[in-house]
Amino acid sequence: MVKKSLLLLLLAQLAFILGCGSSSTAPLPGGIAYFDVSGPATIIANTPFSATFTARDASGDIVTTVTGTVTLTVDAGTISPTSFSDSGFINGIAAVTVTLDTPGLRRVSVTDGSIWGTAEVVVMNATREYSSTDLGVAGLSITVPAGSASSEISVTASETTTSPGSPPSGYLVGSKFFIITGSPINFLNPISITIPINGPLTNPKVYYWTGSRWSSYGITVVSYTDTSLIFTTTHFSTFGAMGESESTTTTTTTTSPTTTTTTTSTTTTTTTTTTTTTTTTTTTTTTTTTTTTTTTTTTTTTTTTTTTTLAPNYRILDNAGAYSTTEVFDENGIGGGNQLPVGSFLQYIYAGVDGAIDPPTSSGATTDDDFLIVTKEVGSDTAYLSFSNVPGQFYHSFTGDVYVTGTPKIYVRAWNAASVSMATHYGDSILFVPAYALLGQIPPLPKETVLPNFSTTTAKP
Ligand SMILES: [Ca+2]
Repeated sequence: MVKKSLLLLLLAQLAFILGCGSSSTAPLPGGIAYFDVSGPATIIANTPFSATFTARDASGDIVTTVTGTVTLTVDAGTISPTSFSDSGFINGIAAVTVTLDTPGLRRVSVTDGSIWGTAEVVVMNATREYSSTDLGVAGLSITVPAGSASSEISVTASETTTSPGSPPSGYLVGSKFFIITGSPINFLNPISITIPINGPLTNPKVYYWTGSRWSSYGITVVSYTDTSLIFTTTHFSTFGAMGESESTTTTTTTTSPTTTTTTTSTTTTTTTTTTTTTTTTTTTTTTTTTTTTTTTTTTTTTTTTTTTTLAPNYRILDNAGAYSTTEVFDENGIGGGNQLPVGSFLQYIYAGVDGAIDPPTSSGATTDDDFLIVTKEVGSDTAYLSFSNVPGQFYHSFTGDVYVTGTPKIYVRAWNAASVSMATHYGDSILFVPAYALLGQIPPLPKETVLPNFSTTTAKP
């Protein structure tokens, strides 16, 4: 009799368990009323953390025997794992390694159709890296460290050369201005931003535009080179790098007097080292032998110069044109001459470090520090067809890496024939600065330069 009652009880329990699987509203087996869910209040997205699930009855006491599978859900994004089995429970408590991927205040639920337990956790951002490709701005990158924001991060960036306001007193603008917006605007931890700069800067600082003025509050320059700078800040803003406007130039010149002890002088000039030349010359004639010892202490000049200079290398990308009322004429000039025929030889020439036009050789080669960038022809235009095959006019687009030193200045040299060998005269345009960029960076949009009449024509050397 006793045995029969126990069997009936076991059968009843079995039926109850089976029924649980098919009914979403039935209470959990074994008297479980709910799950306690506990874990850290704040976690990092995509970083596993430990959560504890405790089975409790209606009185709040732990239910030590748990059967079946528990399903996990989250209100946004994904959760891992999405379920775990009863084998995870030891004496009614399961410690589960959970990963959430979406920042914000997240609600984690333990469900089986109806909610049996919930917990809230603040999910902070995982480390986010935004490359220049992501941002669409050359040289700009942003790193948001993990735990800096409690919401999803979005960022939009652009650049401009237009300053929102005059630079701070004593500073010169040393970069473009980078307009960085997004969500959130402010961060709990410093974020790292890398920007390209225009060249070597003296004691560079980074400022942000407050809406009415520049401020460097809270910005730390971490490191910099001649071409880029890394700084930290706790907010998105419009940023610009500035360098001290007063370049520090220190010139020390030490000159020692020249001592010449004989009539035979050897002069050695050096700018960086002290040179002492001792020369022994033996001169033999038919009647006498003269030995002359010459000791020459040369003038030694040591110059130490520290100065703020432009970056050493630039890329040129340019359109250059001469057209309309300023056609390019032949050697007889406007009035008496003709417009240069289509096919006349043109040279685009970099004026060198000295920024001055140097004359050609008889073969048309450049001299001094000038060098040829590209050759073109009058009327051979591709950039603007309206200049195509028109005497006296040209409009060229040329691209490529032309590595120069100092602010790039170029000019156009026009010859009055299709080749230098056939030409008798040439004329040079004005010097102009094309579009250019620091080495390794993408040049800005091509810059159109309208060249006025070439001021003079010169006979070929
Ligand atoms: Ca030159």
